[in-house]
Amino acid sequence: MKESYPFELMALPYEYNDLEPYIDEETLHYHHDKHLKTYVDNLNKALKDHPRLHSMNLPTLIVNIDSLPAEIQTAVRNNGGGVFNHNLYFSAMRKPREDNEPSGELAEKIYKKFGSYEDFKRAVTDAAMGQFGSGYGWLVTDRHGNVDVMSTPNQNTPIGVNTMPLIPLDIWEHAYYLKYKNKRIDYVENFFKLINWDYVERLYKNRENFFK
Ligand code: MN3
Repeated sequence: MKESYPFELMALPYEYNDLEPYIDEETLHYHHDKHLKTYVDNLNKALKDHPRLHSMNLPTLIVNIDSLPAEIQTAVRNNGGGVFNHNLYFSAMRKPREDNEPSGELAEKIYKKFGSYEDFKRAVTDAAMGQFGSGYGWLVTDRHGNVDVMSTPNQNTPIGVNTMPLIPLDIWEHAYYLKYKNKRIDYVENFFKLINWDYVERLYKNRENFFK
């Protein structure tokens, strides 16, 4: 997939019904085919007349947002964030597993930070539930591999000079409302069964590529 302008709609790495029963096929169609597509189109529209930015990848655009032309900063924050966050969200899920925990170095860092996997889940859940309105709960790492949990509003993304997003928990209503209605907490609890820890551990292990 192209990593710079013009950005493309990512292909899902699974079938639309593979996340059932926790994320239903209809929600996934809307979320990927409509919502993400709109972010991709609007990001390309914002960058179209700025050829100087056409070679930049998404993390570079986002981390340098304050030095972009003023008239496109909001569009890049919302739509660039929207593309980055959703590409990671869809990539970091797989068919549900009831017993779904990380392993290796990432698991050790999670236990060191939070105490146990259950404590980690509670920290992410609290971050997601405490975010008023639309946004995300996150697992992030720094370049040394120290993990943390945070939340962001809207399509803001926690990319920073020493912060790499690992897992976005999308808590916009479009992510769950068709199936869960107002029961955000049920969606959040079920999300943990969908985390593709193999994918997330690979990202974590290769973090130097992100920070270079
Ligand atoms: Mn979303």
